Amino acid sequence: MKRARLLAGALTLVVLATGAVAAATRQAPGPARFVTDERGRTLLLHGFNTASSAKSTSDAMPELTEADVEREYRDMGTNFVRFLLQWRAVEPRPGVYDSEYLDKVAERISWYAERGYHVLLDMHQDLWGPGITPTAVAGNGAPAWATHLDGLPVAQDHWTWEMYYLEPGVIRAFDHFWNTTGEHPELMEHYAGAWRAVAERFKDEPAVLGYDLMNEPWGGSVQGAAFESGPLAELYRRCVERIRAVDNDTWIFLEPQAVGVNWGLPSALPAIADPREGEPRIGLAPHLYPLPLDLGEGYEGGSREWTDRTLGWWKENTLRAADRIGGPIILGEFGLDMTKPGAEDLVERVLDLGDELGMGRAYWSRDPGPWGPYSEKGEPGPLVAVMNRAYPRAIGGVPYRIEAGERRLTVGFEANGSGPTEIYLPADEYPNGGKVTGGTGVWDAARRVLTVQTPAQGRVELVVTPA
Ligand code: IDC
Repeated sequence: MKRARLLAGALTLVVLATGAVAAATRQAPGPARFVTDERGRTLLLHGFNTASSAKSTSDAMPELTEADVEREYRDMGTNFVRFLLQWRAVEPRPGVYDSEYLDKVAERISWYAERGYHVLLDMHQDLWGPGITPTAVAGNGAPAWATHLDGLPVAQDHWTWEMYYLEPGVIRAFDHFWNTTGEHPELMEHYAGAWRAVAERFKDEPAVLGYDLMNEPWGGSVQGAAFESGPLAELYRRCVERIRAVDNDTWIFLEPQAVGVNWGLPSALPAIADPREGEPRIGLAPHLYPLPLDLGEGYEGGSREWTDRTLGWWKENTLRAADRIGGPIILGEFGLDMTKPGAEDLVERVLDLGDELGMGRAYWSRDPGPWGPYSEKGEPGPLVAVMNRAYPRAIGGVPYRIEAGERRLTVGFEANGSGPTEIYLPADEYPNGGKVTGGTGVWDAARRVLTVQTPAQGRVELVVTPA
């Protein structure tokens, strides 16, 4: 049975904008803006990263079938996927974009689109690219032609993958990319050009909600504020410019530097101007990996205490950074080995934080195994029950309170006439669907979605309990 969930802070909100962007001013911490659908409803994004397997398959596709997407919806009612792309696959040769690869991505996106999902395309990299070692034992993302190690060593005896980041050859590859060396000004241009090619392909696909410009940026020999406000901001400016040349509407998400910020430290990422017509659509997509858990501990004892403190720091610092950037927040990655003690509690805490902040979230990852929802044999693990929870998929206004309790979901918002509120209800807590106060609900048993009509203006507070 699920535990009662944390209370959401009661926030005072004032609706500032109408149209495509839900905005709010606040007294207590909370995001200033939210991601919205084409009708202007606030979206609460809930889903997975799909998938780590895409890093190393020959065609850079995740090991995923349409039946897997169907099963994910049946089991957990998700509405969101952070879908991994690889620069090496987008631009296999300098300036040459692989349309066959993009077609395969489009096919997978259609599986999600048919089931009402929203897709964030994530240009993934870890450790620069597969070219950092002669036999590609580590690293994914960048193409071989963009990999310049200058003969510097990359040792291969690490007990955890993250340690490769400290290898001299890997640092040099990044220093060339950021043009810290002054020798490769073309590399960032190529990267931005690859994004333009992706945007050109997907700008008219309504299921594609956003572009996550770079997974876990690493500054090489330039770190912290100097990196984030220097070369990283420069890369983001160029990507935004190239994307907006072809795509006015899709959201663009920026990641802070990962090291430190994933553990709760502040980010120095500056605001990036959005040249689009209308309200800016640039948001923040940080990751959350409390250090003890990142190092493989469970959520118990001293590790739990440290992790709880991390959640507090992370929330404060993320809200500050999102304020500066002036956009909504999507938690692009969080996750852990679900066989560790307390793992279910931790996931529930992070999902509660997502509800509290109206923050989208993508668990790492959808791959089978101890971290994922299913075992290698396809059996459901403990994560399935934790992820299968009640949440408002879309809200007809600007939320001030989302709170999933035991057999009781509260959704409070300032209505803006953007459309009905859609609420997913899991079978274990709501076997016959839900009844609602504060609006008129229609239950779709096949999708397990309660669609609630509410007044078009004023404060609405919906309380859903089992029918
Ligand atoms: C991990 C995969 C692991 C792989 C490693 C390196 O789970 O199998 O060997 O990447 O590619 C991140 C990264 C994400 C990591 C994830 C978990 O963005 O790619 O996946 N993680 O370690 N940052 C912090 C954690």
